[in-house]
Amino acid sequence: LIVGICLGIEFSGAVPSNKDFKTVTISKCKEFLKNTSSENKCEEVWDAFSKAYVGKDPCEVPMEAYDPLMQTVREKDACNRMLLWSKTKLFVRQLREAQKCLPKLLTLEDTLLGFVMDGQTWCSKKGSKETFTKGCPKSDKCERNPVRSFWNRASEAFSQAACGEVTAMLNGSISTPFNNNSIFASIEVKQLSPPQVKALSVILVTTGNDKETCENDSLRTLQNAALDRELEYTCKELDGSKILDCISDPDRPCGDCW
Ligand code: N1C
Repeated sequence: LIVGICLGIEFSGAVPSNKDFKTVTISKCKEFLKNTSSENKCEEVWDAFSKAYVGKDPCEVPMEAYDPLMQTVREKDACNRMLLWSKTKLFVRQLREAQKCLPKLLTLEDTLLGFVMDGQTWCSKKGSKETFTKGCPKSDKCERNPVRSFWNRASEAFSQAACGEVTAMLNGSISTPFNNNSIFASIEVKQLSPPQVKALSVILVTTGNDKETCENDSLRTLQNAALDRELEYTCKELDGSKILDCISDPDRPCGDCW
């Protein structure tokens, strides 16, 4: 592995991108599974993952292409500790990095597939054996691209494992915190239902001067969707900048910050 990484760095540029991408993906997988009984599963995960899109038109990869991949990894159910988000990725990451106040909350990036694929881009071409990491179509060009379909499928599986109370961090500094085109709205919310899931608790995070409230039209839509699904619904506004200042202060206990 060490030799592989060194080669990858030394010849990057000369090495086809599929080798680099495969090396990075498998080493992140091994890092995640280190010291567990599944440590040797990463080749199997890679095979199932790459079969979903290699050789296919990068606009013709449906989310179902990742079904076999989802079979290779079983996620544990996350009761009362699942954290979903939409347009608040940076804030959620900062919270997780602070390692304070959030120890109990689990995001998709805390699972094997979310951890490994976060920040990566990949696609192939019809008839090709290669993976490309540049020039891949974005969602505005085609919805059924390998990256979007992966996140759709992984998010579906993740939210299917939800139970009890689910927390969602939405962005209160944009006019539509609950947007129909988001994965949160189009996939995740639709997986949440009783008896497994009881409540949806929204945290509306604002940063800067633009501040929507829980009365926002799109949040009313979300509230109605939750109530139609017979979920309890709560919404609370949170000043994101204050929280980040507070949790980065070592002298202040977590309880002071929320
Ligand atoms: O479309 P979104 O947000 O509503 O998706 C977020 C939602 C979260 O609750 C996660 O569980 O869906 C899951 N998720 C990821 O964990 C994730 N990590 C990285 C969805 N997308 C994820 N990404 C990338 O961000 C991916 O490229 C996807 O298209 C964006 C979506 O982010 P968003 O629009 O802020």
